[in-house]
Amino acid sequence: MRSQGIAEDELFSFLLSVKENDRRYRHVLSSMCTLPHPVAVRAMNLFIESNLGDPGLFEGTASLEALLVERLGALMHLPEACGYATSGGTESNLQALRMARREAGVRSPNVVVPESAHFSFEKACEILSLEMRVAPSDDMYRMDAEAAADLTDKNTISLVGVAGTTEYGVVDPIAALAEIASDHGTAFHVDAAFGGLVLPFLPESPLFDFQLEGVTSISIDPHKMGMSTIPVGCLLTRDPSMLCSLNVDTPYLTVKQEFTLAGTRSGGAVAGALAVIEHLGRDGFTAVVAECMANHRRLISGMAALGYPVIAEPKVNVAAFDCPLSPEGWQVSHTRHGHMRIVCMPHITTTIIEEFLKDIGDMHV
Ligand code: 0PR
Repeated sequence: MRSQGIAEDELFSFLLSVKENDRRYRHVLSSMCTLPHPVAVRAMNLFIESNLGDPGLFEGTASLEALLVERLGALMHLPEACGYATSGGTESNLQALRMARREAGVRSPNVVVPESAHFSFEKACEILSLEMRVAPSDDMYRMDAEAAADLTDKNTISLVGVAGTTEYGVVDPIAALAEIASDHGTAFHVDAAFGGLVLPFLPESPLFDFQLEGVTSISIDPHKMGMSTIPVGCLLTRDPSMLCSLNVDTPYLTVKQEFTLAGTRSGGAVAGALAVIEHLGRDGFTAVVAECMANHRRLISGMAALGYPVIAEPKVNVAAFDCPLSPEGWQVSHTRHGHMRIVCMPHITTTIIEEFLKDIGDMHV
């Protein structure tokens, strides 16, 4: 640390110069985050000092968290769902498996996850000492439900399905998996970290939420398609008992028990997430998703016309292509199978997609 601090002007010119090294979102086609909605920034600033780790001190913010859980629960067709605001999908997925393990109480626990599962499950299984059984994908990059059933046994504490996969944007056969989980009396966690704020706003969507009886918990992230400030995810559970199974005593806080993973938690980010949901409402989200999907479809048809067909028919605004090109100035990513992967987030406009297609077309000839 410096012995004497630097003046604010000097400090901020330093910070601004460093920020120049950050990518602007404009040409970033690989991210599942986006520019936060202005109301999220304003709400976050308003609650910037709030710490949900000690909710008795911030009862106002705590009521916003409860409202966020209620809104997202209702979106997932269970307004009375329990839950809390996490730091994102990784924490939600870890906590979901932790709950399932506590509830099941078996000696050598395993979880059955799809091959396409986000790498957060690998971290969770390592931390929780769970055997991770990986079910292969079908030819559409979705979890093979039959294979999942074969891997499930009396030591399976949870099945996992993904609604909107990170790499191909597809939805696992959630209804079939929910039945398998019910038949085995095991938990079933749906990772809708990305798809949870896309699928409900599409004209047609497969069932993936609490409407399916076997679904016991869901991850859904406002800091992805919820256009919220980072960090805020949400873990929802069907039964209060699942969440409460995580309780530890917190004797010197304003509340005497907590089920969260983090202690100190950003109240500002929670206020930001709720602000976007209240401000846009269902109509606003439907419009945002419709625009992202229109750009996504234009991208798919444009790439097909250039000879690069989409790999799997996606349900959400993530698409992967058999395209070996690496266009300069564009940030794209590649799946584990080497396919070019593009996410049409709200910061990706129609003009940007047309520019991208033109650049690909120019490289192609
Ligand atoms: N579940 C799914 C289905 C996800 O896609 C992700 C993240 C997670 C869980 C984990 O969420 P957190 O990162 O909030 O813990 N998917 C993206 C990924 O890892 C996240 C991302 C976001 C990556 C922005 C890059 C980026 O620029 O690919």
